[in-house]
Amino acid sequence: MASQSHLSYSQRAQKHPHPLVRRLFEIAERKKTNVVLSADLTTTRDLLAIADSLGPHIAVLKTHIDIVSDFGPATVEGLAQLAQRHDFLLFEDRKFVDIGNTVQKQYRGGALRIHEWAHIVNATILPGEGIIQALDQSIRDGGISERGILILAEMTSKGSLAVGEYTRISVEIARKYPQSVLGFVSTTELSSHSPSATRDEDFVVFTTGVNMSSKGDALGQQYQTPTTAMAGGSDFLIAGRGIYAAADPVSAVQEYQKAGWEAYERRVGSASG
Ligand code: 5BU
Repeated sequence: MASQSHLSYSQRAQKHPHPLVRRLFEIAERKKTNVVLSADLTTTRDLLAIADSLGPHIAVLKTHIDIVSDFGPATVEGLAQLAQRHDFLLFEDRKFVDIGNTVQKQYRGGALRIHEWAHIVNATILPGEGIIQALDQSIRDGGISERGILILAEMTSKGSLAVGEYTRISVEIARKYPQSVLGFVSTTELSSHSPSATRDEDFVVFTTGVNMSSKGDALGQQYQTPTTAMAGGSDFLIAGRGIYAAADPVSAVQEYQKAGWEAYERRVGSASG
């Protein structure tokens, strides 16, 4: 098995060639959390307030920065300060999907200047390999070592076409860009099933659609629990409404943190025991 998911985050941090993945695993271990908050709030004030109150319990804060109605320098500066204070990374769920030349401009420039503040971004391989090549080039030329890409290998919504051959090729392309591709957004661990998996490769698996109290929504979202996601080889659990829309978001994030961490310990413990 090529997957490293039987190893602890600190064991993986020690061996991993990418500085951002090392930092991510170290944060998870230090804070005992594999929760990624999907902070889909629509004003700077609400976004920063939730990032501040839940920050101590999360490893990564995921944003959709284009839904923030009053986006500006205060949004980005506030997020960067809170990421520093509470020791978490920033992941912009931008889902790039265009030709390489356009994507470079969307990543580095424009009003959002994503490359300046987001440690992690994601992209789909729908346009072909050029999109990843373009982002990889921007990262390598960008002069900031702690930047990386997650390839959108699967989606959680009903009827998703990100399956089969698309998912398989996502893994193949990921292997060609070790300096910038950190892993995948997917519902389960993918790379170890592939015939060309190498023994030491270690892709990080981020799983969206995690919710402890609902099975889905009216618009096609489909959920799994922290326990099933971790058992399927996920490394980081992305939860949005299950946490920020709960009556008490601080208690909710603590519940997800506990469930995610216990499931992780069971996985690592059962592999070594
Ligand atoms: P929710 O409130 O936990 O359902 O939010 C899920 C978040 O993850 C939301 O920001 C989506 O845009 C994002 N998402 C997803 O739900 N499913 C996917 O396959 C991908 C992203 Br990729």
